[in-house]
Amino acid sequence: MFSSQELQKIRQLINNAESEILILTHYNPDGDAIGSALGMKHFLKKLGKDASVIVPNEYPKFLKWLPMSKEIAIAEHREKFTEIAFRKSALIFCLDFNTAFRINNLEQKLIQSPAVKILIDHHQQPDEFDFVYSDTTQPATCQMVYKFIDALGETDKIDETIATCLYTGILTDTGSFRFRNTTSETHRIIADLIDKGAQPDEIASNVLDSNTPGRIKLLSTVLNSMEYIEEKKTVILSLTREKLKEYSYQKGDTDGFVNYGLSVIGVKFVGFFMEDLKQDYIKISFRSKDDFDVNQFARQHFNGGGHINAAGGRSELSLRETVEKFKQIVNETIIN
Ligand SMILES: [Mn+2]
Repeated sequence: MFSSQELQKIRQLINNAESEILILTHYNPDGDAIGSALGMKHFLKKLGKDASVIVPNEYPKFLKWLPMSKEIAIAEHREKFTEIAFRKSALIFCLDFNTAFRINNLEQKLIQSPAVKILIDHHQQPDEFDFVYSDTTQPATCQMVYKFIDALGETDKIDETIATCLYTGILTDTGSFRFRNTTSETHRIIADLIDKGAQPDEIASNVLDSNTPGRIKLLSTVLNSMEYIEEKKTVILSLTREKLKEYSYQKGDTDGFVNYGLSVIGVKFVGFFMEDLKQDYIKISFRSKDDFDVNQFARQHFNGGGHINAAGGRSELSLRETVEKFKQIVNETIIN
């Protein structure tokens, strides 16, 4: 958490903000990104401050029911608005990303902005910002936003809207409270969010029961692709561009597919390899159980990174070559 001195300064910065406060989150925003950004926006509103949420690109449909998600500006489609927002803002909250590189098209704007930048994030090795609350033991940035509000002594301001946003990000980033970073603290915070109006059944149904027929077809294709390397407790999943087209892929359709690999008995490591719809590269998701560090694995071999049990990467080789490379590396890797 920020020191009490820092909190005081942040408090002042918020109080003194005369122009709109800017809230940014990462490229390909997920539930935690959108939940923390909207939660923060609604919280700042409660403090009497207007804030704009700007995301680099489109976010998945299953998050569009969130309160006021319509007010999120997608920088790709709102260049002018983005330009003006950056010019006007003297205070920027950077949520759920650790480095300007993660906001792609907004990277230069953020770096060049003279605004005061406040980072709240749980990814490893953050860049320097004016104020940094970075904690990789936290399961979700939404949980950190809750703790930030709490540290300001403002939990009374958390209403149903804020609670719903923060609950959503914790739900998605903990894999529905399953990942090892889910702690008693998480559940205490979740309990408070429920007390403040978050509705677990409604949120879960909006977020989790959101399959289109195309997505289920894509899932069946991915499950069919499964290769199982028993001696390495490793599952390989893959998906071609052809299939993405055939089942009219929509952004977010393949989110969570990688976790099916982890549901196989005894499996410790999953690699999900997917051709990008437009560009010539392979998008990779890694998941693991226990101590096998996929952040390190992704950094070392596949140009990526993330968390110990969940990371991403990319490859410029073909899908077949990428999977071959993966198999070779796995062969030489100790996985217990
Ligand atoms: Mn997150």
